[in-house]
Amino acid sequence: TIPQCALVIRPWSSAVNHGSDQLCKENSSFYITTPIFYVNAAPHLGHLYSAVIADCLHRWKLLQGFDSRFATGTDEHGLKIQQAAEAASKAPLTFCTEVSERFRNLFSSCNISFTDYIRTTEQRHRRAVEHFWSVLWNKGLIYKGSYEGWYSTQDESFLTPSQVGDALDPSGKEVKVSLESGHKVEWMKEENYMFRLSVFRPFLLDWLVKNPGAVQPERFHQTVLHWLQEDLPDLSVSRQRSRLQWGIPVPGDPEQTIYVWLDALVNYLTVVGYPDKHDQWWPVAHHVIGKDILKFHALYWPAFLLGAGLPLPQVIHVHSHWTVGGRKMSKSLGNVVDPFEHSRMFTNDGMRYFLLRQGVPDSDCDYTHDKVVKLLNAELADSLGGLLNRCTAPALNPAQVYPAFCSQAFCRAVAEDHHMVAAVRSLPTVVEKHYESMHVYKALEAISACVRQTNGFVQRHAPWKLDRRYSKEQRWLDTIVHVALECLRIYGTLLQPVVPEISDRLLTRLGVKQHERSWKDLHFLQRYEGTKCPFEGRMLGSDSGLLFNRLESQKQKAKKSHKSGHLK
Ligand code: ME8
Repeated sequence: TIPQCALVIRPWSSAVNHGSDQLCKENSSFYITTPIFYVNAAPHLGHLYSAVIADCLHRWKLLQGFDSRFATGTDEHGLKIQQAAEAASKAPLTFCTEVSERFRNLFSSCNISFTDYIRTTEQRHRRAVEHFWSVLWNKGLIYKGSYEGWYSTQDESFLTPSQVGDALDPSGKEVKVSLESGHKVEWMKEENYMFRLSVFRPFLLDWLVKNPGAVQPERFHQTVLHWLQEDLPDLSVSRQRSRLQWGIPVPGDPEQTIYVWLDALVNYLTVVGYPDKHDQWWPVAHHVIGKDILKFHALYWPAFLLGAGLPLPQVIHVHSHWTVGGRKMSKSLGNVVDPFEHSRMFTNDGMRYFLLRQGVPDSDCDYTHDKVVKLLNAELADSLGGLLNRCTAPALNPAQVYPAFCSQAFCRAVAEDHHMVAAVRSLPTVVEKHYESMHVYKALEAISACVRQTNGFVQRHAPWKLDRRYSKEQRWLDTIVHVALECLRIYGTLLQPVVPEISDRLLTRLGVKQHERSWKDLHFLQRYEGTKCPFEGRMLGSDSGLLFNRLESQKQKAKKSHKSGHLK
């Protein structure tokens, strides 16, 4: 029988945000999260990727004038962590603190501008989880039962028989594995607490149908709808204390420990002050997750929230995975990409640019050293860096000013130039659309195409060939440089969420002040429209060298070291 209260005290439909990704005009708050990462192993490139995506959206919202909060952190309870600490012969909390610090250091050193860093071993979190549990319990949504079935410790996940298959382990022994993750599963049978997940199936379906943007991209929305066609059994939400000590005890029953996923998901609420005042931030929550944890975020989490009478997240942004050599990164394959080492090799901004320019949310992407080098050299060093260099070089711009635009001189512009102006004028709207839907690669593609057009414009009119002694020529030269600098100002402003350091150098070189770098400053080429340009006539900023240094491919590196070997 369904408990009365399951048909939710607060009508669930009013708890759901309509129009999902459209923020209410009067609410300028924005809240974005990454998954909280397990501390059983060191951070890898995939973790950095999720953080970079969320950071990009957070910075974008700040640029647009939103009051944005951005949370990340570590998931520290559960059997997997308990076993990892045992294997390292360390006390669980000491072990967790060490690894959690590595994540925090990685994010800090890669310019991930999180405003909150949450650890599930914190007291504030324990209080939130205990409260959340009690709310579900008091509504009759949790009952004592027994669970018998498959469990994957690696995924900390319960599986139905149809989600399990046969495989051979490295020693050739037959084992049962999760069909989705490939991780080993074990049969378990124990008494524990169950959550009435089955009750929520129609509510979840309704939520997804009424909010087509709730899970993005669309293919993952479809995946969740497909899961909901099948049975949705009740979920075990505790483990016997004898098996799992490393976790939060069930309130009122110290013999049971709260299931690590229930514990972990509540982190998103803890950060914004739950169980105390949390209504400024909770209704505007956006989660960034990898496709591997979709079930937990798009089925369990909304069901828990509906049960607790809380609003659902506005959008769950799902991304696919990075593979190396076409395979999932794993310690045993030895193909794990160390994000510390690679960010040092390619610079923070280089790494960020590559991940966001090549990462496609819909499908997996393969990571190779030479792909990174090729892309960064072409787009950051040659195209963008080259354009800035050309237009600010003392040979072309001896006075080092933002030169004047002359409408008469601009009559010499040809059709392609007008196309470029139109493209740059509409660029902010195009970029906005793609940033907001987390298709950052499309935003960067559009910016990159405009940079190429601007380079074409400069190349076509070859300002270095103009003779300054004739004032008409001088005015045309100044106009060409003015237009190119205006383009660069727009690119630099729009690129801030992706490459904050490079954008800062670029805008500083153009003489653009800190308070002139936001959404409201994206008016392009105002002089062409007959209004005043605040930058015209201003001195350029100091030259801090190349925007991005060209990188060497592995082949070039090998050749060099071979040659130097010969010379010795
Ligand atoms: O699942 N490519 O933590 P986790 C891209 N603690 N992203 C990847 C990736 C890859 N190859 N590998 C991992 C957990 N990720 C839980 C989450 S949230 C309440 C609890 C990213 O350390 C991606 O975001 O296994 C994925 O979902 C997450 O790391 C899994 O991190």
